[in-house]
Amino acid sequence: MVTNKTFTMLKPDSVEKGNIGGIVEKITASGFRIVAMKLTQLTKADAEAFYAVHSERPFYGELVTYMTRGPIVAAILEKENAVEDFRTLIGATNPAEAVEGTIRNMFADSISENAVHGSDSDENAAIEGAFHFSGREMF
Ligand code: IDP
Ligand code: MG
Repeated sequence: MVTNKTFTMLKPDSVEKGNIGGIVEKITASGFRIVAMKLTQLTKADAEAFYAVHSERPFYGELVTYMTRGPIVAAILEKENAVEDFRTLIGATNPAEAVEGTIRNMFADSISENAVHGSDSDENAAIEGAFHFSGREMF
């Protein structure tokens, strides 16, 4: 089922560099409506669970350290074809390969510190959104 919602995190590097405003502007200018949004911080257990699919990868420890080192902005976004369109808007995982004008092209420094997360399926968007937000925090 296509739900027209996706989940994003502006990762710790984006918050540290003062890029919350610039990235949110890019997201809303691209036609996404903000359904839910907050500043929060992942615990080690949160990050390990969130990225469990990568637990065997060599960068897993570094990824968990990075994602827990400071606050993030978590948000649920709505748009027709949200998951796919948001992945297009953020660009490739490696910012060196991200198309001009994409969020990772504009705001990310490296394949590990790549500014934003975007859900990869409707199913994961629902799981990830529900992890961070209760029903009364979604509008
Ligand atoms: P995605 O965020 O574009 O979906 P994934 O392959 O799901 O990319 O990887 C999750 C996160 O793990 C990336 O966003 C990035 O922060 C980190 N990552 C992915 N590949 C590498 C790598 O080769 N080296 C270091 N970090 C990586
Ligand atoms: Mg992914």
